[in-house]
Amino acid sequence: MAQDRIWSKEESFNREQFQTVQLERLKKTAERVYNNVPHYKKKFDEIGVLPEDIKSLEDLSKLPFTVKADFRDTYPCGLFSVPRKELVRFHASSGTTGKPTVVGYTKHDMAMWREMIARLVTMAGVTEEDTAQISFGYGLFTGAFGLHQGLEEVGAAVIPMSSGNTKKQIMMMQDMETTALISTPSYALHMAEVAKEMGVDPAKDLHLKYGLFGGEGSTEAMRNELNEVWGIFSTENYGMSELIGPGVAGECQALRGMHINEDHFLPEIINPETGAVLGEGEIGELVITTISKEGLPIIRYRTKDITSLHYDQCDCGRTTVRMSKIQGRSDDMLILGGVNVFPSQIEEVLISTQGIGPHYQIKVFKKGYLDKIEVDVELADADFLESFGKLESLNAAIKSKLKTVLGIDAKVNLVQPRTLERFEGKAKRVIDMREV
Ligand code: DLL
Repeated sequence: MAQDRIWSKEESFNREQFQTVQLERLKKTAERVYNNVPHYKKKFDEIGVLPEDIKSLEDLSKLPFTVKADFRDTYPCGLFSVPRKELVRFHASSGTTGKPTVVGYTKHDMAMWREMIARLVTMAGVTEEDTAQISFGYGLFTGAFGLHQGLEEVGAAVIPMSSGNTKKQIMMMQDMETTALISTPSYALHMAEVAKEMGVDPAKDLHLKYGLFGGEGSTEAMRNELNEVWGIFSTENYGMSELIGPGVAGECQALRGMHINEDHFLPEIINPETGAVLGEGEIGELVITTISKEGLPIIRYRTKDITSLHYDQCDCGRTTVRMSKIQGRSDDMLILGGVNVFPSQIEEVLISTQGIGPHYQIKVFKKGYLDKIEVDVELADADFLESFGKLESLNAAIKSKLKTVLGIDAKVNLVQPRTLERFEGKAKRVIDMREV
């Protein structure tokens, strides 16, 4: 399907125009972080590189990588490059330990974010004629607020439903004649099931035309199922909190990969083992440098997401580079219904609980369309087995800690001492039985 509307002129720049803005902005960003963020000054100095060493886009590879641990080491705001008074918004996502990764935005960053989202919702087909129901959780997660402001920018009417309360979601869709659904793909599949249980045929009894899905991976089979069950045309979009939130990239209606807003987010693909930069079409880890952000500019962020880049012309008229569907991650982060969780965080919760040993196993699977997690935990002390009451309260304590600290609803199974598998090499603590 050909796309008729393109939000920003930059989306159809020629390669030379892109390279000119990218280089200019990259230089500015390198200067900004070197002069304002002690963490970056130290990193640049350690490898003997200065902002003025950036003379061409190829020089990007001279700059150091940024990784999630840099956020932990400078928690909460050590990577910010502006005084606190210039910040107007904070969000946060899961860190690798108990502390979240905090991100911040200036007024300029908020305007840029709105534009990035306006681009991707326009690509997906949404206009001021649409009513968009946002079924991402509002709060520290960037998904809901991010999509919200960009949808308003294009003039769509936003229903800020948040996630959960699924029957009410369906009722609102029906009563408000929602035309665009914004959520994770797994939640959209679940909502369709609930609608059917309520006697509502999502494809016939509702008014949905578009689904804009993101925040987690999905397969083409899931897309087909979503399109069929809801009677929609769905696109996916990609982003991450550390970079901005949603708004890094999105699919147009030609469905030939996600267009990266490369005048703001400079992409590279690297070999995750060696760090070497790979060429067009080669599969590796996506690395992004934000080149227009003020509050939290990030140099060469290792996203851990595995994909490839494609520069050939797209049918939609946009010339921005496209990234293929995320094929997986190069670390062990789990995404459970859009909530990011590291096994190390689960381990921390377990280890800090009296009465249980260091052996556990995490099982992730699908129940219907929802991600489910079960944690088998070995008791340290067999005495617990003699009191059902004690076992019950230990189980409840672990469950509630996992909920309050990590926001996940896990089923906890306490098992007898010395029953879980032991490993001689690397322990395989996570069994992920989902497709994606
Ligand atoms: O998930 C931002 C977002 C919200 C994007 C809503 C799109 C829609 P985080 O919570 O920081 O931010 O999680 C970022 O989620 O590194 C990917 O592993 C995964 N992810 C996000 N979008 C996709 C996608 C938001 N379309 C992490 N396909 C990223 C596969 C995705 N994985």
